[in-house]
Amino acid sequence: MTAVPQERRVITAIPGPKSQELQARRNAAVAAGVGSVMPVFAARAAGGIVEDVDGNRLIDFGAGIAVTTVGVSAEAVVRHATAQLADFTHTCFMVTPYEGYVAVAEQLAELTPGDHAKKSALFNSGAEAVENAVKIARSYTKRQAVVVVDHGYHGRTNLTMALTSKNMPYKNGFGPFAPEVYRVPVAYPYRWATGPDNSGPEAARQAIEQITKQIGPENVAAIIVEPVLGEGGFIAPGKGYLPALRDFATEHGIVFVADEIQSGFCRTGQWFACEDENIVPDLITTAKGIAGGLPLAAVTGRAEIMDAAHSGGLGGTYGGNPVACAAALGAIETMKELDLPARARHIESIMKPRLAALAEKYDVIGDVRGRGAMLALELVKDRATKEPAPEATAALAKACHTAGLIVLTTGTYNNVVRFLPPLVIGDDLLNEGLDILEQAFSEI
Ligand code: PLZ
Repeated sequence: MTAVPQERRVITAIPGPKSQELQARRNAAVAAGVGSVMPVFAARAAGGIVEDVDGNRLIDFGAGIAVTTVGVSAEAVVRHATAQLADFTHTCFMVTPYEGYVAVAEQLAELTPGDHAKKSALFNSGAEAVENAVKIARSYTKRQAVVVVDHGYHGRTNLTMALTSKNMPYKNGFGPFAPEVYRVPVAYPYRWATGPDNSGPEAARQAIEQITKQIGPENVAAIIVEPVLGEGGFIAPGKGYLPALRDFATEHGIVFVADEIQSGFCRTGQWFACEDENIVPDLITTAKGIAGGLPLAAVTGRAEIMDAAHSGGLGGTYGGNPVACAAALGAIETMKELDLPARARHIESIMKPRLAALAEKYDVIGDVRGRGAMLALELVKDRATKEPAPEATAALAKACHTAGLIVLTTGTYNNVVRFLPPLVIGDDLLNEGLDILEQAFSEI
């Protein structure tokens, strides 16, 4: 691990002069469509701190969008990946395979929910994993329709743009989108008209009715849902919603896919978020936290479904790259050794009460929610109407950034502040980050 002191330090304006210089170079050389949350360039990072090129040390409540769960340079990740780099960087698993890929697939079979026989295929990004889950489900069922939910996010490639619900910034002007994608209601407890407790059963009933009346279950290859919706606003569907869809899928031979790309690998206080309601998906997509920051993604699921695609039908030049696989083995080793699901619950026990206390004090906070180290505040202009407050959300994030705290926003209405600290962050940094957040609320 790089020796980056685990202390916040703000010694220049943020962004500082060197970041501003780099930003000018970036603006000249990098396509405008690629955005960044903060125009601050990273120099080093470790634990719960990102140090920028001007020497400022920022507390990290973003983990590179839920990726560096084990930290940015976990000892075991560095050790395994470095050893692999020295051995070979690539042969292509489709040319001459190597053990790391198989070992990752074995770990995935062991760690994901359900004790049925499982197999995996590895890819580079979350979007690619989701696309492949669809290919596999279509091969297995010989059906075409894919059902996704309101507020769902599954990626930026053509098929996953179609699966993603939010237009700006993900889809606007990028169509036409892939056909045979259908969207159904999701149980959004905070915004459910008849109250949060009704959201699960009522949304499930509506979703099932739409599938039945508008598509026909016999035409549906897969239902894809995030057990906790990430880019949609950290929405944990109301109780009963996921089990009802799971049962409906079973009844009609539909492949139930849990997209755990953001919620998986210890983030919500369990290895996978779908464990919360004892859901056993047929397929599960993972990425982000799986490999401690190296690009790796997977589809894991029932062996008979995973084997449905013809030989040679799945793959890609870099899928399951050996260095990324080695990193994943190091990351998983770290998660087990440090019991990171427990650590996520510990983070919740520190953060949730303090977020709840903020909500007592500031009317702009409409909802405090999430599980483990996947927590969020939804901001509203008025608690009665629940009108979203995107401007206040942006101002709050900006105030945090200026004070040296990395926070991200999310949500269909751009009005959710989300917290995704690396699970190895120290309690002192967590508390200091919350102090900064409190200060930011008092400023806006
Ligand atoms: N499925 C549930 O959260 C990625 C997107 C950031 P990739 N979420 C972060 C952005 O603005 O691009 C994500 C996800 C869920 C799929 C994906 C896609 O994963 O690795 O970004 O392709």
